[in-house]
Amino acid sequence: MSYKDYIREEKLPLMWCKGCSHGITLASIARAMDTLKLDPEKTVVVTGIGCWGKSDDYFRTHVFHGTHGRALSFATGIKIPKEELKVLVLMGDGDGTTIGGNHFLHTARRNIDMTAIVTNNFNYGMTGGQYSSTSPEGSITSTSKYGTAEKSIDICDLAITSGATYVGRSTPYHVKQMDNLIAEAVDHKGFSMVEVTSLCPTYYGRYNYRANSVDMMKMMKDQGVKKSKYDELDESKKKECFPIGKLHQVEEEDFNTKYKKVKESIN
Ligand SMILES: Cc1ncc(C[n+]2csc(CCOP(=O)(O)OP(=O)(O)O)c2C)c(N)n1
Repeated sequence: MSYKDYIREEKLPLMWCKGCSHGITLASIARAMDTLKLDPEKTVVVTGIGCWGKSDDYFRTHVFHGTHGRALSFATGIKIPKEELKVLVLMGDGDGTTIGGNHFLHTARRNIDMTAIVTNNFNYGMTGGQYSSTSPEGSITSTSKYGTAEKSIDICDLAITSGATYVGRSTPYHVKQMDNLIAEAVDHKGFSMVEVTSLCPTYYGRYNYRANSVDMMKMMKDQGVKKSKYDELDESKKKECFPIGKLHQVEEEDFNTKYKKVKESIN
């Protein structure tokens, strides 16, 4: 098998705007599936709503397209009774941590054995670029013409403090790293989350940097700094960039294992 066998090529071309990086992430997930030789019959891709929520159209695995913000709840319902399935949940920042924030923290806290891949384009792409919980404070969006007045969420920090047992972040520029992180996250037993910062030149880039996708890609290259290097930076320098790579991994029993023990203790 090759990574292309996990993609429904008959569905191409991709539906996303010119310069959007969702296609790069899609291919990275397919390569990770191929690296792990996942059985498409035992793999489920679950999505919510949004531009990235449309990604389930392109996978030759089982897919489930749920409602906005609820992808992790549907995925939980799929994984708990059918432990043998590999479940990947693909969500945008709006889907995953804004409208879906509550589901995100409870799935992490329960350490349910699945992988969330959250593409963070810092806005609601599909509905016209409204601000989301990850839009940096002061950023310009279609619903914050003079700058957002809210503090933003760091998706990786949220995942770690909520109890996720594997957390990583990459960018569309660091493709090899993205491939490796996604493969490692999918292979990890427990709740794993990979954030992929993504390019949305059509909305976020246009309003904030007057930038095209090439400029945005250069920004990803400069601002994504390997965690070991990032940790050594002065606080003022840290504000200009963000750590990438594996940020957190611990081994802990996942929900299904713990729940089985509870059931056994009753009998
Ligand atoms: C309950 C509910 N609220 C709002 C919407 C409208 N809506 C559809 S997509 C979307 C934004 C998606 O943004 P994000 O998850 O960040 O993904 P992106 O489109 O940026 O990839 C919104 C608000 C909806 N479909 N359902």
